[in-house]
Amino acid sequence: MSRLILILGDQLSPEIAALKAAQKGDVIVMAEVADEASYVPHHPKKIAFLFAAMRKFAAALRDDGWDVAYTELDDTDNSGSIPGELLRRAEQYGTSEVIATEPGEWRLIEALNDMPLKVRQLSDDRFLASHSEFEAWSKGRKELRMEYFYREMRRKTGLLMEGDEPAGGKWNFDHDNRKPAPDEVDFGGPMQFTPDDTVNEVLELVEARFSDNFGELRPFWFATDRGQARRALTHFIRNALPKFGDYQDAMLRDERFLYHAVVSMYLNAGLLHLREICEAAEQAWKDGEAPINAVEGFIRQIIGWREYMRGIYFREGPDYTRRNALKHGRSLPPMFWGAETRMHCIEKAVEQTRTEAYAHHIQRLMITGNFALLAGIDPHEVHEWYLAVYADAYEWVEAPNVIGMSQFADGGIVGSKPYVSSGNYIAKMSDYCKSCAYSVKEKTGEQACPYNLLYWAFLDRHRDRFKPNPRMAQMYATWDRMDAEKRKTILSEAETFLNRMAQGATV
Ligand code: FAD
Ligand code: DLZ
Repeated sequence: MSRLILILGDQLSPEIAALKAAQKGDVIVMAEVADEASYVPHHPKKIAFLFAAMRKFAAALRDDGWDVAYTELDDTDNSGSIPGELLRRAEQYGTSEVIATEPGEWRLIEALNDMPLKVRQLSDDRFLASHSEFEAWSKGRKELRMEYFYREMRRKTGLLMEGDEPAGGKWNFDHDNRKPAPDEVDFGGPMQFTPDDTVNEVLELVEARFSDNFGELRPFWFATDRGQARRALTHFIRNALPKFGDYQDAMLRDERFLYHAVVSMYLNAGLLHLREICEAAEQAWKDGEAPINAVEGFIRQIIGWREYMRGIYFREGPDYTRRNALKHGRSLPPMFWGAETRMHCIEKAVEQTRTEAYAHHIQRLMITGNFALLAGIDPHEVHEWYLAVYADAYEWVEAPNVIGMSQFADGGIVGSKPYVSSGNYIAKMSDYCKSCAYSVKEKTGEQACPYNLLYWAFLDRHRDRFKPNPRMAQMYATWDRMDAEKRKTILSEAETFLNRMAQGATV
């Protein structure tokens, strides 16, 4: 009897576990379904990317001799959900056995477990650390710091290792990174691809069905198959990697991609494998084409941060996205969905999110994330926003970044202190402040940068929790030294700002 082999939209890898366990005669099930396309209002570019990549992957499997039962979104008998499609195909093919690769979201894992079919969920071995390996690493540790986990991954992969020692004599070259924004950027951005027939068909479908979602569908330029994604990777390695480290934390209003790779959507959907990305970067260093600070910094993001985040998501369990350690409850303001704002940095970060379904790490962390945290926005709302608007967003990677790293809603599992800053950091690392209606130099008054007000108000509000943290002692010392009248003014103006925002004023 044939078995059903489930391949989800973010499992488009020839080496995906379920496919490795399959044999000819089994039926591969792939489905574009309303449930997955709408559990958050995904950016239209994200939906188009996945549907086009799914269709091309299915075609490649058929060329390879596999029997693929593919459901398009508009098929009349489409049941609308992954479990529904498995049931329908099970009946069609007279089988009750399903082999799946574990999905990247508790919601779907549980839905598959609850099915009245025999569903086997195999570990997703596209990652370096299995759940049990992460568990073993984390067991008994008081703090789960990424840096130590990352060293394990370096040893495990042998990447940038010289015997037992890290290449270049150090594990981490961050000290050489994080330069402020350069005056000029000599990288034209990620490789862009003209839509082919498959992509055009999907664009029409997405236009018809998801045009109300936040985000611009066109121009659509993403890679949608493995060959294109490989070319996009090579383009980055040759042209941007050498300066990746230097400008990793910089932001420029007219340079959406700076020296970033823009490969997360390909990697997370399965079009690229982490090993080929890291090995290409390591090779560039060995060939003398990229410096160690860039290559180490880049590889750390992938075998360090990305693996660590996944470990946290699965270790912490299904309730993780509901954590709210700081008890924040304000609503996400409309400016996150493109409504007018006087804050130029938010305006630009949201604008590029709307057009590209992309923002680089420091924009996500220190512009939108920083603002949401300082303003006390409900972390679950923040989580749903990030999950919807970025083309690379799946809960296993998005939630620990948002709930953990950005919003401190997990109470300090991912970060030992909250990522908060006043406007000074933004002014130092970007050119946003030069064109802003507010003044970053003003600490109080109508023109004062809201980050300046909200930063101190945040520290004051959470004094009991953060004052004892040695990493925050300096911040509290500065606040406590400030003139009492000035502190009162800051707190009162911060409150006024938040109230005006809550009432719908343009802030
Ligand atoms: P580069 O800056 O070129 O980095 C190279 C690769 O490293 C990325 O492609 C990515 O695979 C990996 N990487 C870097 N930082 C992280 C990180 N913190 N966690 C996991 N992987 C990382 N990344 C996602 O893939 N999906 C998300 O939904 C997501 N949500 C985020 C939300 C917030 C609030 C923050 C602060 C970060 C989030 N990240 C997310 C991490 C990071 O911002 C993106 O991976 C990165 O911006 C993708 O762009 P890039 O490919 O140009 O990355
Ligand atoms: C994100 C997404 C979207 C928009 N649509 C589909 C789909 O129609 N079919 C599918 O198999 N997968 C889709 N996905 C990806 C899933 O949501 C993803 O597999 C789970 O969230 C687990 O990571």
